[in-house]
Amino acid sequence: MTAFHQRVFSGVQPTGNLHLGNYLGAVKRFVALQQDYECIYCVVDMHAITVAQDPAELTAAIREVTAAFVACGIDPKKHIVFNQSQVSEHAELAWVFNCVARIGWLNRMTQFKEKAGKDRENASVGLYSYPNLMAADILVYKATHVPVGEDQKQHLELARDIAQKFNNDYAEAIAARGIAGGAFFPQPEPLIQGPAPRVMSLRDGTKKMSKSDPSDYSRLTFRDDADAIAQKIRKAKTDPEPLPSEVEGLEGRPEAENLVVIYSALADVSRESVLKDFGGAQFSTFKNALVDLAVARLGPISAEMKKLQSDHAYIDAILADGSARARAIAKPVMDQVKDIVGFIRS
Ligand code: AQP
Repeated sequence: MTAFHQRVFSGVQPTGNLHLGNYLGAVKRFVALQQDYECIYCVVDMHAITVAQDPAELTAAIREVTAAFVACGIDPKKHIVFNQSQVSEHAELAWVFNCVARIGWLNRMTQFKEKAGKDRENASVGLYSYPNLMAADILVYKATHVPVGEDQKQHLELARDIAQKFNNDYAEAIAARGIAGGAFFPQPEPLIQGPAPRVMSLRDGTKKMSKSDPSDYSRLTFRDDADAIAQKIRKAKTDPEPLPSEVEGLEGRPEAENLVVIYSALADVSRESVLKDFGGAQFSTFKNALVDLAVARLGPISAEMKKLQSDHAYIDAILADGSARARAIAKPVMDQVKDIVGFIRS
């Protein structure tokens, strides 16, 4: 089998402000992975337009997510930070994958069903074929590892199926190019573990924290100041029992579990250790400690983000430089794909 260069790819949509789920489930892990991998982090603006976007707000959100990446600790010089639409190979490979993936595969995607809702006929074609573009995002860099929250697991599995089918469908053409085992594309590994792969809404512990929840009280975001963070945590739904001393005691208590998960991920300690300190405590005591911790962790990132985001020239230069470096990897892969498929290129 071909040995693939170990490379991380992941993306975040510029669709409104980043929340604690995006941070703990994705961006915080992006930062940690920089130690051991070559990383490519993308602001996926083409994914964003699968639902209606105000153009001026989209531009601002692309800069905001880029600023968040840097403020959280991603190094755009050592690694690559860019926006998807500046590297046209993503769209080119997505088209090839539209012709590799099967309609039956996409019909099983739960995120499309949730986002399209009852008005499926009126959803964009882009929203439906979103997972094919996501597969192209990853595979145009032959990325081997993809850190994402749990909600993206099904899309990652589809990316693996697409890689496999492309390798099989074009096995002869791939072998003719001297690539062993028909393995032109790797099988990208999802990295979903981590302390908080699924952060839940502060208003309902059975629903994931999301940008599109109509209640602003359901999520903590990087736009929240200390007062807003305190208010949202104090209003967070809980149950009447004190916190348990053992992790098993969180079973069947989704809101309690969610707050403990958030605390443990922000403090970089285990859930056991949180319950060792707070087992038996009332939620009012625990929430006060969580407010202090959240303000201490998120406050400096928000402040840095605001500063960076207002410097358009700085952010746009990061994206231009990252896009050029991303294209240098993507273009030769896409050229090979064109040869394998049988296109003529000059
Ligand atoms: N609640 C969450 N817990 C853990 N991880 C999460 N992610 C999103 N929500 C949670 C992860 O964040 C990364 C970027 O997400 P995205 O912006 O690309 O897309 P999304 O999943 O559509 O974000 P939202 O907030 O959930 O948006 P809506 O409301 O539109 O559905 C991904 O790695 C994702 O897994």
